[in-house]
Amino acid sequence: MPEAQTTDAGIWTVEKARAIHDAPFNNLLFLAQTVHRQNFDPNKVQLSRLLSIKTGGCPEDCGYCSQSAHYETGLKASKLMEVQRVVVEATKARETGATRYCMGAAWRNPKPRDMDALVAMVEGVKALGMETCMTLGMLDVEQAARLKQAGLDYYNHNIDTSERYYSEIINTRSFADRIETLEQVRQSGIKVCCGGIVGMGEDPADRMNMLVTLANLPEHPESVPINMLIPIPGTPLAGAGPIDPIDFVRIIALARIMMPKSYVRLSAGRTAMTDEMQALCFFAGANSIFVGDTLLTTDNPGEDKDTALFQRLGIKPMELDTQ
Ligand code: SAM
Ligand code: DTB
Ligand code: SF4
Repeated sequence: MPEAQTTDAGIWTVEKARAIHDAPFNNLLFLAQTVHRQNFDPNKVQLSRLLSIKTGGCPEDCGYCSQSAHYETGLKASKLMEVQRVVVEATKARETGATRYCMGAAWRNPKPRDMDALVAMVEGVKALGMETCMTLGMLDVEQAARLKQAGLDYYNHNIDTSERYYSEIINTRSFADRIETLEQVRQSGIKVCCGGIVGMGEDPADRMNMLVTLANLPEHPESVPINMLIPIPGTPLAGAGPIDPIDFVRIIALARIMMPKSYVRLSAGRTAMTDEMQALCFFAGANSIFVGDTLLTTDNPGEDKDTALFQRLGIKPMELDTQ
């Protein structure tokens, strides 16, 4: 019977990943929890809050996204939000315990005319004593440097799936484009938040290959969001069937084992998860969530539900200086 064992080799292969992923579930979870305890307090979870600072009308054709202009999703597009409103929203998020504020824009890339407002948003949120994160599409080296200088702590830019499956989901950009922006972000000194989506019709091998790509980056992303697809009516993935919760937990555990010091974020899709599934994800090494009743354009469990869940599990929100 295969045992789940870590490997100390620097380079991950899909074979090594598979040996861990396919182990008996209890062995996989035991190993993931062991690795988790070696690196983190197992009863603390980091809280981030999202805000869509520019919604809809996106020129990219990501097959899962409510905000792509390529699909009729019924979403109303909006312009870039006023800086002051962003700071007001961030202040509210801080009051509910969020330590990181993540601002997302539905762009292929920011335009030169947007940069001053983005810089002011980072400065304004940073002044509240929160960590800052942005996700704005592709960045060039100058844009990354300006955002870093403004105080941007994290940049989110997901590879979303395996290199092989990428073109089944997105055609307006390539997997290599994604890797290039990640390099610019890393070189600028901004921390990297990079993960993907599970449940888009990919094979288990695609999920493993996605994690192999992340774990073989020159440095592991500090933050690895694992999203469970939220099917959006009007998109090509509207009819994607639900993923087996056990398969999902296996990916969380594998991410924890392959990237032992990274925060693994249980991201989109929690409204469709039971408390028991989320508890298994935390046991498997997930230690970050998005809080608040919305993500970017879709629903999230909200404060009351998460407070009750944390109470049931004896989990405490992570404070900033312990992160
Ligand atoms: N436009 C920017 C970009 O693509 O990098 C940022 C925003 S985008 C909405 C951020 C990430 O959210 C995507 O890369 C994807 O992983 C996740 N996401 C978007 N729609 C989703 C959905 N319907 N279900 C699950 N995850 C989703
Ligand atoms: C990430 O990996 N998940 C977040 C964040 N990074 C930007 C976004 C989830 C979006 C879910 C769909 C929506 O609300 O539109
Ligand atoms: Fe645009 Fe990002 Fe949505 Fe893709 S995921 S369509 S880039 S907002």
